[in-house]
Amino acid sequence: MTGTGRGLSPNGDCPRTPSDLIKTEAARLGFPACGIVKANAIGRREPELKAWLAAGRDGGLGYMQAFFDRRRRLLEGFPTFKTALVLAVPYARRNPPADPAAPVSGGRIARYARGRDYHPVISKRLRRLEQALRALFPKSGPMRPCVDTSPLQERALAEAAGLGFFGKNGCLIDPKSGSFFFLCALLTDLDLPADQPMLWDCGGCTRCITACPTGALEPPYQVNAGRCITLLTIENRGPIPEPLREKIGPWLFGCDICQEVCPYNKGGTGGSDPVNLWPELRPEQGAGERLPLSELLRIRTEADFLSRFQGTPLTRPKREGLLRNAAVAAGNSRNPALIPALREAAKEDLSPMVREHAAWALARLE
Ligand code: B12
Ligand code: SF4
Ligand code: SF4
Repeated sequence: MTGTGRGLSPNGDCPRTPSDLIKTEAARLGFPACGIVKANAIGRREPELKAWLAAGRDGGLGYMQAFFDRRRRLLEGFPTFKTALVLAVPYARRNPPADPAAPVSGGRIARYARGRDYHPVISKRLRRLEQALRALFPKSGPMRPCVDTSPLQERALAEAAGLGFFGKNGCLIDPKSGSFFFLCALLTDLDLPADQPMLWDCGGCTRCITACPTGALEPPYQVNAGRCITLLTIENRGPIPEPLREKIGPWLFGCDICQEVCPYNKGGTGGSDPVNLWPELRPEQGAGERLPLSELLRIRTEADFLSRFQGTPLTRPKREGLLRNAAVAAGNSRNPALIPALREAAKEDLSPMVREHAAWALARLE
């Protein structure tokens, strides 16, 4: 251990362990769950990842195909890495009861993407945690914050750290609070005792497998990314395969179906669910829950697109991808009021991909 500290409990008597101090600090900075794993846990579930890649379930995600090379470079660049702190950040409350007054039109946005882009938001807080740890353990060496884009299997690490269990929908689930949380990690050279994985599973439930509209959860636990609406609407840079368009329904950006049906995400209400969302991740700080499709279909310039969505996850598929998705959601809407905007997009949009998807949608509505 390069540097650990000792402190006193709030009542000043028994000494607290370094792990207790770290978890208290993490909670103070807004991370309600923090687990600790040793560096060797980084290979946990590696056989499953290899099998997933070998079966072509990555849907052509370039960064996943380069995963092992990227991870080797990460570890070579951090030879003193001993421990990962794995942290959870809630991004939505559990499903509130259906609100009869809620708008039913528009393209749906997955919960994780309704507020500001979580990458810089979480990175900033992880840097604050890093500073706090440096104050507690002045002799500690390098630390590395990781949010999503690092070559780490964050779910497998979080499973090892006891933050939850793998659901058949592929998500990490905390039996107490559900699965609507992000994961992130802080790699350190502090030598801390590891937490234990939790013993829990889905039992006989198969709701998510039945509910997935594209059949992406066959076999369970291994999302077939090429069929997942999240990949099709966000990472995909090309046209959406025609047989899958109808199955996307109203989803404009991402998909939450396999989490919405999960019993672990049910039961909370706006008032009683204790989730304390970070202000930046609240829907009113970003694109919100739904967007009007006719307005989206009329965005013709990058400048207009960025003026609306800069700083939110919706910039990921770029203007062309978001309008492609808007056309598909419009085609699935059975709403003839969208025909004029679709006609304009099919005729005027500069992107051949947008024009083609708008023509497909028109053929369904007219
Ligand atoms: C690539 C990726 C995707 C891809 C592929 C999804 C996938 N399941 O792999 C796409 C674009 C489709 C995607 C979608 C989503 N993603 Co994503 N994604 C990632 C990313 C970048 C890598 C995941 C990865 O390594 N995939 C490869 C597979 C093989 O690994 P895995 O998901 O860990 O799966 C494990 C299980 O399959 C397990 N396993 C296999 N067989 C068996 C059998 C049994 C019995 C058991 C118990 C386990 C098991 O071993 C695998 C290896 O670890 C991570 C961030 C990161 N760096 O980890 C975020 C991440 C996994 N995504 C996240 C989110 C929020 C989502 C979405 C919910 C977004 C949305 N609403 O639209 C959806 C959920 C789709 C779903 N049902 O999983 C969160 C998950 C948080 C959580 N609570 O689980 C992460 C961790 C991002 C973050 N920083 O918070 N994502
Ligand atoms: S996110 Fe949607 S498409 Fe992807 S596995 Fe879950 S239900 Fe299926
Ligand atoms: S819906 Fe059922 S099977 Fe699917 S993840 Fe939730 S508990 Fe597991």
